[in-house]
Amino acid sequence: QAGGEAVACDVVIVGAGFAGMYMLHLARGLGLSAVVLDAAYGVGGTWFWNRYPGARCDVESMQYSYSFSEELQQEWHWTERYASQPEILAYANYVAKKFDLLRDIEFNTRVVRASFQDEDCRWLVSTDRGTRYRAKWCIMATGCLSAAQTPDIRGLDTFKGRVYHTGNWPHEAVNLSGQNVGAIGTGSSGIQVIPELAAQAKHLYVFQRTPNFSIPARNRPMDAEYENWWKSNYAERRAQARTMPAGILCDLGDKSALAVAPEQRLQEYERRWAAGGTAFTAAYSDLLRNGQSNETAAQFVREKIRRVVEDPQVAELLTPVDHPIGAKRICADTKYFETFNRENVTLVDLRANSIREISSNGITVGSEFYELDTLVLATGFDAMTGALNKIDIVGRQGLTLKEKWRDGPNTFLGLMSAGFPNLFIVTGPGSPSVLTNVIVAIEDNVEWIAECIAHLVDVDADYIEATASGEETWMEQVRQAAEGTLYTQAKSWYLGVNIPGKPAVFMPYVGGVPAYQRVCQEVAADGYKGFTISTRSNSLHR
Ligand code: NA7
Repeated sequence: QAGGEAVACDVVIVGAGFAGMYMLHLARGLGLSAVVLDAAYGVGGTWFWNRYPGARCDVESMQYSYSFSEELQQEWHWTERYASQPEILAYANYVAKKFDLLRDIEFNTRVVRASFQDEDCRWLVSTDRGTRYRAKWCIMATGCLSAAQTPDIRGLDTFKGRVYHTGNWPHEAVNLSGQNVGAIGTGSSGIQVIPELAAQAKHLYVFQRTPNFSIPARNRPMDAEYENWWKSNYAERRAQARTMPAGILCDLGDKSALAVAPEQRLQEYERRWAAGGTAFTAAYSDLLRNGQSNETAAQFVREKIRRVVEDPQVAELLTPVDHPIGAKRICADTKYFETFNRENVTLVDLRANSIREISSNGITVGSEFYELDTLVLATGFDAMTGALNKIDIVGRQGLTLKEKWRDGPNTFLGLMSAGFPNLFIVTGPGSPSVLTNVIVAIEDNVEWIAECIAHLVDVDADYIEATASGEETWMEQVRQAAEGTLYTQAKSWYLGVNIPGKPAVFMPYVGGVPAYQRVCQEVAADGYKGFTISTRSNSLHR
C-alpha cells in the first residue's frame, strides 16, 4: 500500500520485542485489530540485535521470562542459570509461534513518524517503506536500551577494518582469528564480550575510560532441582518477586551494612561473591543509600580484583574508584578480570591519555599507536529516550516529543506524556524498568495499558491524555526518589550523561516495583486520576 491509503486498525504497536509481543497478545484479547511494526527481520528486540559473543542476561533465566501464561512457563526449559542471547531469542520466537503473533507483525519496517490527528483523534504512523497506518491507539514498545550509541571519535570513519557495535552485531559469523582487535567500552556489554574476543583474537587491546565493578556470574547448567522449585509453584514465586524492589526474587538483606560487625559483613560478601550474580548489592539495605555502607562493598570487590589480576599496575587500572558500587549498573561476568592475565591482552588506559584519533589502521592514544584489524565498540546506548527520539513523534498542535523533552523527559508514570493523547509508552522514562527485571516491568505496563484501553472502549472515550499536573507531580516523585540515593553520583546512562548534549536528568523511578505498581493501580482504580478522559459527550478532567 506504499503511497496509498493508510491501513486502518485499532492499535499500532512499535517494536516486536518482549513488550510489543505481549501488547499484541493482549490487544487481540480485547478484540482489537492490531499491527506491530519492527525494523528487524524477526522478533526479540534487544535480543535480536545484541548478538555479540558472550551476550547473556544478568537476571536468572527462571525469572527473566514471561509469567502471563502458566502453560508457557511450565513447558519452556532454560538450559542455564543465566540464559545466553541465542537461547533468549529462541524463546522469543517460540512465544511468537505459540501465540500466533507473526501474522500481525510487519518486519523490516522502521517507523519514522507518528503524528496525532486532532480532527479525528487518530495516530498516523509512517514507515521507511512508505507505508502508513491509521490507528486510535499508538503504543511505543521501543525499548530502553535499543538505540546503540557510536561515539564521535575523530577519524572513526576512516578506519579501514571492520567496525562492530555490540548493540548491532552482524548476523553472519565474525571470525577474528589471527587479528589484532581493539575494544572500546567496559560496561556490561564490554565486560561480556572482552573475554570472548580475547579467546579468538591474535591480540586484543582494551581501551578503557572508566573501570567498572563486576561480580562473577557463576553461570552453570540449569539445576533440575532448582528449576523444579520454581515450576512447582511458579505463580506464587512470581508474585513474591513482584514484592521485591527490583521485581527479582532474591535474598535481600534488611540491615544496614554498618549495623553488623566487620567480620560478619566480610562473611556475607564472601558468601554472595561465591554465589555469584548481581544480587551481591542486595546484601544490605543501604548499599545504594549510604556512602559509608557502599564503601564496605566497594572495598571488598576492589580487593578481589587485585587478587585476580596478576600485574599490580593493570589491577590498579581495572579497579573502580570514581563511583559507588551499583551506582552504574553492576556487571556480571565470566572470567572478565582473569582475561587481563592473558598474554594476548593489553589494557590501554584512556584516563591518562584519551584517544587522539582513529586512522585507517589503528588508534592513537597519547603518543602510542595501536595497529588494529578490527574494532569493537561496546559503547552503550542512548537509553530510555533514544529510540523514541529517533521517531518523529508529533502530538497536539504540532508539538514534537523531542521538543517537549528538550530539558529531560516528562511523563506520567512513564506511560504517557501530556500533549500526546492515546500514545502509550511501555517502560518509558519515569518508570522503574531499567532498575528491575525488565520483563516484570513490561508485563505490568502492558497489562495496565490493556486494562486502560478496555476501560476507554467501555466508556466510548475519544482519548486519554496525561494532565500537566499529573505529570508534574509524578516527575517530582521520580526526582525525590533518586535524591536520597547514590545513583546520582555516577556518570551513567541512567542520567543520560553518556550522550553528548543530552540533559543530565535521572530518568528511571528508583522507588521500586511494589511502590510503582501501587501508584499505577491506585490511579486506575481512581478513574484514571491524573489523566483526562474525553468522551464524545463530555470531557472528564481528573
Ligand atoms: P554502557 O554501560 O553505557 O558502557 C559503555 C562503555 O563505553 C563505558 O565503559 C564507557 O566509558 C565507554 N565509552 C563510551 N564512549 C566512549 C568513548 N568515546 N571513549 C571511550 N570509552 C567510551 O553500555 P553497555 O552496552 O555496556 O551496557 C548498557 C546496558 O545494557 C547495561 O547496563 C545493561 O543493562 C544492558 P565511560 O564509563 O563512559 O567512561
